[in-house]
Amino acid sequence: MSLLFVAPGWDERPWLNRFAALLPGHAIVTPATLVDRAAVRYAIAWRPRRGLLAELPRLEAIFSLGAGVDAILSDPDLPDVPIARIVDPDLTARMSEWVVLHCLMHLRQTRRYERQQRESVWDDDDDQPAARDVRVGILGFGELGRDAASKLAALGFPVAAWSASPKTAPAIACFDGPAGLEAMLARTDILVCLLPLTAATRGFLNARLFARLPRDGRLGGPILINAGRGGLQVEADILAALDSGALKGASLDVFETEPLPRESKLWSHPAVFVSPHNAAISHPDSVARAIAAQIQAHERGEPLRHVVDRGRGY
Ligand code: NDP
Ligand code: OXD
Repeated sequence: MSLLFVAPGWDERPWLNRFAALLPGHAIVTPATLVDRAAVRYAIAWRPRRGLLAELPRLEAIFSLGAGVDAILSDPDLPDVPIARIVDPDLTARMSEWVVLHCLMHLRQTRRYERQQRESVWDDDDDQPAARDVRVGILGFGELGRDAASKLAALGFPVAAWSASPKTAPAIACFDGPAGLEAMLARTDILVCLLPLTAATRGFLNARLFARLPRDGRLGGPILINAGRGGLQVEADILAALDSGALKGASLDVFETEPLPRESKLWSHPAVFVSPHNAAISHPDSVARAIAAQIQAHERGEPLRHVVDRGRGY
């Protein structure tokens, strides 16, 4: 019985070593060492090539190496087996670190003080809003949105969150559905996107949405922070909104095309922070353990956890 690890562009060694130690009864193969396709029961995947998983006739389950499954679901030949995604406290904590960091960088005007330091300028003549003066709205109130929301609320930010279905949470104003989106945007100074990329959310962060954000908040204009997926955002609209004042700044971890092309204007825009899609990496120590535990539970006849709803796309 074997397990196929497929993650093009990743360093496979730490993963293969961990899976070999955690699942000694399984042969661990990669696309390069795959010979007996009928022996593969499980695929552990990040952006597998189209059609690869359909070549495995006895596949029982697919384990996404990430929390997002849009790349796996985009394979039109995907076999009809359950897909489990990653829900992992280490990944969640990393994402909240990134979201909190960027909310604080915009709140505390990091770009301005970097520029002043470069120019040896001592200028403390500014309005310093407190976290309590700056309203954060989070698009997506799932595993990642919930954790980030509670950590931002603990810092004093008034936090709201928006999801597809109704939710409640202590100290968070919860909104859902189209009417809920309007209401949340109307009270948002920093918009944080932690949505999955699906048919319903593609291109969601666009000029029409930015126009609904208030411009009179304490930061001098709305801030966009996106760590969901690049396909959620229309980059031409972000750049135009930054130029028109519909947005004051942006922090982007994900892009329409990755790696972000060298010619993208986002790289050099003074109001944009770019990070290379690593807001929350899947660390082999915790993620391999979580996937191995799922495989062991499946083999004991227990149901898989965190199974993706293919109809919804997340
Ligand atoms: P979850 O599935 O736990 O949460 C998704 C949230 O989005 C849910 O609250 C869901 O609503 C909401 N949602 C989905 N579609 C819609 C819609 N059409 N309208 C309104 N709300 C919607 O996902 P996670 O929190 O675990 O992860 C979110 C995304 O973060 C991933 O899909 C991935 O793309 C991205 N990610 C990025 C990383 C990075 O390093 N940049 C790392 C990890 C993840 P409901 O609760 O009602 O279902
Ligand atoms: C993920 C990611 O989905 O890293 O986990 O983007």
